[in-house]
Amino acid sequence: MHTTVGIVGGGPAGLLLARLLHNAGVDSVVLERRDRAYVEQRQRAGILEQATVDALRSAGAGQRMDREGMPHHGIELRFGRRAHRVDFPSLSGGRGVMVYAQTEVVKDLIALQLADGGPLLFDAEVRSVEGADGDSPAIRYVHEGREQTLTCAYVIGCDGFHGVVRHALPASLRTAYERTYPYSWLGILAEAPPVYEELIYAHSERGFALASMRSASVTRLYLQVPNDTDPASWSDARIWDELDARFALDADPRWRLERGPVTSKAVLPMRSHVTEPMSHGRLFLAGDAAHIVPPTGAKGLNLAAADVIVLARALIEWRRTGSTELLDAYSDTCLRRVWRAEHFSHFMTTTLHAAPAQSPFETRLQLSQLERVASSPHAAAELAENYTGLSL
Ligand code: RFL
Ligand code: PHB
Repeated sequence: MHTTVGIVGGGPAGLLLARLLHNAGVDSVVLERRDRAYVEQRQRAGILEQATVDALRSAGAGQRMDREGMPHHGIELRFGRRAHRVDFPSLSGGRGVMVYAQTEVVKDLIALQLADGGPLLFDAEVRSVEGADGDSPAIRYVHEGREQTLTCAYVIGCDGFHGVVRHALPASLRTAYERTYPYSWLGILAEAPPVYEELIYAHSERGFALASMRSASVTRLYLQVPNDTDPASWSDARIWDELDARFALDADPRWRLERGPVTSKAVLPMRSHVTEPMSHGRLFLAGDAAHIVPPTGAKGLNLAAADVIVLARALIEWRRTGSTELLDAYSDTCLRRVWRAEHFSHFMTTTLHAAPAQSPFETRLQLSQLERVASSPHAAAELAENYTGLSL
């Protein structure tokens, strides 16, 4: 098989790239290791920045998002048992975010691609990429039990953090920058109405907690837990009690979360990672294949979308004019945004979590920083601009 753009991975990065290319008449093939149901059910991110929302709309994938997504104009920060709202539009020049789950974005993009796009193969596991230095790279993959080859003009690794394409960049030319964190998140989905109309990020002496949502009747909640926690060690009652304790407010001592059946429970490790450069020859990396952020800044999915928007523009320009100028600039263009998001995600994570054996001095520094955001429009604007997405 031959195509112009061979895309490895059918997560949000690969699927959005395929759609943007299809809309511009550039053909592609997407190879996805898992089956469709698995990819559509995988619970992950929930917040779309304005630029991601705009890109999905202009790609023709925004109809259900506009019907079912929930626009949000701020977040609440809770610390010292008090609540402070950060208002996005007034602090960020009118911007906001949309609560619309990654599972739904993926379902919408898959349906469009299968309806009128290029081939999207499930159960197609890529084993290696060859010839990225030459004019006609080849992707070797296994589909329906047989080894197959896809030749293409460009190979795009959208295969996530555990993918294989990153390893096709020669080890001598790539550098990985990495940080792991001494805590994880226990994430649950529950059949209960959202805690509040916006997201709540809570700093407490017992650790971090986050209240998000999926719909008017489904809530998504996270608790900081030690690394290597077994989710089975957290009964539903223990989870609800701990959430109540971490979200507690002095001004409203009777405040409690509305409880409901817990339908999913998983522990997520936290990591920061950047691979530089994000391209080599005719091979390009996008999304989690090139960089990971801890989820506290809600940036992972948005960075993946931002990468493929830049990449689609560059590939379309190459196809139209033969110029590789935008492709040559791809890695530098993306890394500026990536490092800003790395910094913001690290800031949110280390400001809101209680590290094991954290000293009272460090806790005071965190509270001082949070107080600054709550009392200074400048500090709040810095948070709001980063959260809603900077146009870099
Ligand atoms: P994805 O979504 O990981 O998609 C990569 C796809 O590539 C496929 N694949 C292969 N296909 C063919 N051959 C191979 N050899 C392959 N190897 C892998 C995989 O099956 C998969 O379908 O990467 P993408 O598209 O770059 O999208 C990035 C986002 O998914 C990611 O940044 C966010 O979801 C990060 N993230 C979260 N972000 C948030 O903002 N909030 C969250 O709550 C949140 N939760 C999460 C997350 C990431 C997680 N991971 C990666 C472990 C929870 C988890 C568990
Ligand atoms: C989510 O809804 O899953 C979510 C929201 C905000 C975050 C992380 C996850 O920072």
